[in-house]
Amino acid sequence: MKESNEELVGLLEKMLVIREFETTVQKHFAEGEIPGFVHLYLGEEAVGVGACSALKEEDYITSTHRGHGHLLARGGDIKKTMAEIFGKATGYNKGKGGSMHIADVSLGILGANGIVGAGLPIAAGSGISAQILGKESVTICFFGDGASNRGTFHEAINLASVWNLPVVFVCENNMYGISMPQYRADGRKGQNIKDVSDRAVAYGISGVTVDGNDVMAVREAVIEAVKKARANGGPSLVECKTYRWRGHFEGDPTVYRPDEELEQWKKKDPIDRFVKVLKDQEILDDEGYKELRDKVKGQIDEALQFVQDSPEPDVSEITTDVYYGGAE
Ligand SMILES: Cc1ncc(C[n+]2csc(CCOP(=O)(O)OP(=O)(O)O)c2C)c(N)n1
Ligand SMILES: [Mg+2]
Repeated sequence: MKESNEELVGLLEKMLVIREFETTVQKHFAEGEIPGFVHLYLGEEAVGVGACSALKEEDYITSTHRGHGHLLARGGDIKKTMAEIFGKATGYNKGKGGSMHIADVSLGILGANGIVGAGLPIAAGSGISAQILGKESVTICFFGDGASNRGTFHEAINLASVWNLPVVFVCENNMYGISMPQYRADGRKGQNIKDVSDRAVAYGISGVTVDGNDVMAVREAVIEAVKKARANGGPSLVECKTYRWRGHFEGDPTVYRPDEELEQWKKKDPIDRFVKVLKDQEILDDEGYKELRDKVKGQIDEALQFVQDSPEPDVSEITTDVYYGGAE
């Protein structure tokens, strides 16, 4: 597929939005302005952006506890996402859900999720719904390497395969589940296989591993998988190898991993790499890149201003939207 220059710059812009957004959340969390817990997506931007770029409007995604990048990649509103994380009444969940409960069904975002591996059965359910309703929508399910050790991974992929569901399972293998390495030749590890995609064979679906810090590699693999799913060819597993730059959560001292490992991965920064590609192809120059960064910075500043101008939820609202009120 030959993308237009605008599309390519659009991919970079989305990655920059996530980078700036997460850097801002990091700063304000450290200053004690954000309630609850945040897990940042810094360093993993190419996965969400590359994968979501393969989707159409009628498609769906499921997300994880590390969900800001997925939401923004899928076109989630920057202001409402930021406001939710800050616990403001103008946020996606009126400030009562926080970082791990953001959803926007109008955009096909079926929700972030604090339960590791919970997105997999939800994605299978979304696939069944498309099948029953005769819709052409495809669901991308984002999940981590750690989640691929949960029963939900095996159950959902097995069912998706048996029922030929239009789901693309995108594993973000960022090398760790909290402090547990996904794989190491020696020492503690969560799995005795290097590639999570090896597991696809057990369910009779295709599985590939791609460089998750290469936005075009992710995009191409997911486009293929989406095409197959839309043509009634069933589910696929796409493993994206990447690395989270921050600790598991903000405040994690990361004593379980060597500093050199992070430095090595920073050299593979998905944004720097894609900027180089665009510059080499003369699609972007220094000035254009600066303009893009200024534009993104402006959007994040506006979102912060929106947060500042927004009220906290009123105490009288404490139980509204929390319990199901019954069908109308
Ligand atoms: C069912 C369940 N078990 C355990 C946890 C605690 N927990 C939160 S994140 C996490 C690790 C997830 O690792 P991975 O799936 O690789 O995602 P990553 O954080 O690396 O993006 C664990 C065990 C949880 N939230 N839910
Ligand atoms: Mg992980």
